[in-house]
Amino acid sequence: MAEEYIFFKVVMLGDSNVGKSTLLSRFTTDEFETESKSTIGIEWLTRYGNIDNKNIKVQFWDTNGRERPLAKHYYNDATVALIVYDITNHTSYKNVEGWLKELREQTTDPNILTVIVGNKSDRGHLRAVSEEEVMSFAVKENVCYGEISTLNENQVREIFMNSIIEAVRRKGHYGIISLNNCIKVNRSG
Ligand SMILES: Nc1nc2c(ncn2[C@@H]2O[C@H](COP(=O)(O)OP(=O)(O)OP(=O)(O)O)[C@@H](O)[C@H]2O)c(=O)[nH]1
Ligand SMILES: [Mg+2]
Repeated sequence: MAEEYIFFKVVMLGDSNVGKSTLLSRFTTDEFETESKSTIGIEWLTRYGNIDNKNIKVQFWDTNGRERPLAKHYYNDATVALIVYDITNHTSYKNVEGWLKELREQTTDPNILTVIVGNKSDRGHLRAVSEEEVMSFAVKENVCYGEISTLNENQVREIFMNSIIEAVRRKGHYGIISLNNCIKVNRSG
């Protein structure tokens, strides 16, 4: 008998150069490319796993952040949206609002798990966005937030695993989503 899988689609959103592709390859292949090239078109890859004794199939979608607005099919059936910005680039953070707006216009599922991800925390000395600023925005918008470094691997696995685990829990448990279910990610040193 064919194995059954619960299907999840994770979409990577955010401006160009914030580190979406690097983040994805760090999680899926544990590689970090300093010479990473800007993504062309839409790329996706699939991974299989088991959470809470449930077989899961996760498809990760990645594209170039310059291409906003993205094609509607990019958002179709998305379960998790990671909106990435670069903590040293305030414009990339300001544009999170636009990405969130587009996500909400293009998706109908009220249970989509949205996570704002501040990347490049290893460059804290060049920080242009305070955690307080993002946190109050995340609370206002009822979305999750976490800071990571793809370079030194800080919180990369946690942000994906916690997102997917939370998405597994939400599947079939439609209703009110409380912020208590949000991902708790610590700031790097
Ligand atoms: N210092 C530091 N650099 C990073 C980090 N993550 C990514 N980078 C660098 O940031 C640059 C852009 O990364 P990409 O992953 O190509 O960015 P992207 O968001 O996929 O960009 P587009 O495909 O153009 O939308 C690359 O030079 C990466 O090496 C990080 O955590 N810290
Ligand atoms: Mg890319």
